[in-house]
Formats: sequence, structure tokens, C-alpha cells
Amino acid sequence: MAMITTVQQHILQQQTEITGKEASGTFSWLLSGITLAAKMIEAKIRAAGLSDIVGAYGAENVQGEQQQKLDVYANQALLHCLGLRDSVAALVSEEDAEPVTFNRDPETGKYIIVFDPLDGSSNIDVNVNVGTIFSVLRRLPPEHGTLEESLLQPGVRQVAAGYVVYGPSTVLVYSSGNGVHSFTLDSSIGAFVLSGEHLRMPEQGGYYSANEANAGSWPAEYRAFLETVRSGGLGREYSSRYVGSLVADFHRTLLKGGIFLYPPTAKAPQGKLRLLYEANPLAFLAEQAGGLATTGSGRILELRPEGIHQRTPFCFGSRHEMDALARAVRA
Ligand code: P6P
Repeated sequence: MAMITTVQQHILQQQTEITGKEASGTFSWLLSGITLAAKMIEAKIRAAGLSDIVGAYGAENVQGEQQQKLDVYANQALLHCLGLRDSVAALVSEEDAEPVTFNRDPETGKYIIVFDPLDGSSNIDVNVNVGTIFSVLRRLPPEHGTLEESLLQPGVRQVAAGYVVYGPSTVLVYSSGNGVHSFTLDSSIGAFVLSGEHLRMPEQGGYYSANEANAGSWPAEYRAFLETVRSGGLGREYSSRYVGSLVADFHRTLLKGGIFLYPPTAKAPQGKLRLLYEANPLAFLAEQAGGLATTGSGRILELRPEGIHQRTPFCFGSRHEMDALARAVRA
């Protein structure tokens, strides 16, 4: 029988390797809340066409976006599964205006989980990949900051981050600072099974990924950069790939390399994507895999958040393309 490694086993192995002592199990217990919720969400998505869960919920979320029923379900699944972990001090969701806080003493409630429960959910109705994105922060010791201040730590303070991409297969990708690893959901046993260890983003890739319908309102240096890419200025030919579902575009870039750009636009002058639960976790993974993630000019992970729903311009990808972008934006 082929040996399998589940995500819980992998985390415990990693923690023992890193700390050299028996893992406490707190973090793996925390992550099991995410994987349980992910299995619940996956089951609903697989059946989406068959039940009345497709389509708008008839309400709007804090972003003023039409909430899809699956968004609400995914949010409730994560809040429920994670709220049961007593190591959780607070939860921040893209779907909720305010954080959910648990008054657990700082010794027990050590972690904060920030998540986008179902990113790209408008794609569900047309059967396109969607994803759950999560970021794990440690609560600041009371003498260093309040719980509210703990929510607004820069991305460099993340202790772990990851996503689940619901596509032809359901894949969990995470890092706790010791490389990026992927696990594929084996529905026959209901477990995420190790499918890739120490994933590395290629030094250069063959794709650029951007919503070119917005190019007319990008800052000019981004249009110039894309012209350089198209005309072979980066030393190779490129193809365009834009799913319009962030997790799908990230997953392809992680595996195949290339560059993703969401520059400032007229509609979103501060950028469209959210810092805390989209850019920070994916930037953490990009860097752990040997890639880069910036606002176009500055490192995403060094941004100091001012609000939990703050937006940012967001570019990520292979080192070769990202270095060329930095030169173009600074030019
Ligand atoms: P646009 C989906 O709505 C989303 O939040 C991300 O998943 C995706 O990367 C982005 O917006 C797409 O935005 O403006 O290109 O449709």
C-alpha cells in the first residue's frame, strides 16, 4: 500500500524537525479547523449545480458585493470550525465588516486567522475554479499591543499562510515558513494527502496574467512593461492567461512561473485586491517558493495595514519578471 502523508502528519513532522522537540500539536489542531471547513466547502461546491446553493444570497457583504450563497456558507463553515479551536483569539473574514473576537486569555488564544472564505465566488455559476485563502498571525503579547493591533501586523509577521483551490481536483497549498507544500484532497478517504513538497516558482515563466481591459487606466509604466513583455524584451515569448480567480491565477504562477499584475486602475486607485487576506498570504507563499510579491514598487509583506479590509495594488511572480517590473516601475 502506498504510504500517504496527511497535512496534519506533515505539520507535526515539520514542527518536530524545526523545533527538535515533540510538536505541541496546537498549530496542526488549528490547521485541522481549516481543512475540515475546506472539505465542507468542497462538498457544497461539487453539488452546487444540483442544489439551490448557486446564485445570489440576496444580501450584500461589507465590500458592497452581491453575496453568493456559497460565500455565506463558506464563511459560516470557517467561523464555526475555527471558532471551536481554543487557540484562536480572533477571526477576520472578507465577508464580515468586523472581526470575531473570543475572549480567551492570551496564553491560550495565541492565533489570529484572517481569511477570504471563497474568493472569486462569482465564477462558481460558470464552473470556474474558486478558492479559500488564509493567513495565520500570532497575537501580540498584551504588553506589546492590543488584540485589535494584533490584527494589523505587517505580512512579514505571518506564522503561516495558504489556500485551497477548488478545481478539477481540490488542492491545499500552505507554508509555515519552511517551504511551500501541496496536498490533494482524496475524497475516497476524506483526507488532504501530500502531493508536492518544497514547491519552487520557476526563475522565469511563460505567462503574463492581467485584466488588460483595465490597461487604459493603469499608470503608464505598467503598460510600457507589458509592451516589453509582449515584444520579447524579457528574452522569451509569453502567452496570456487570466482566469479572473485570484487563487487559480496564483496556483498556475506558482507551478509554471510568469507574472500576475493587478496595478492601480481608475475604478480601484488603491488597487482592487485586499491586503490582509489576499495579498499577504499569497505574497508569503510566493517568497517561500523563491518568487516575489510587490505593490509594483514595494514589498507586499512590509506594508503596515491600517484597516482589515484595506486594498493594495498586487503583483507577484517569478524573479526574472518581477525584477524587470521593478525596473520599469522605478524608471
Ligand atoms: P477583475 C474575483 O472577484 C477577484 O476578487 C479575484 O479573485 C480576481 O483576481 C479579481 O477579483 C479579478 O478582478 O477586475 O479582473 O474582474
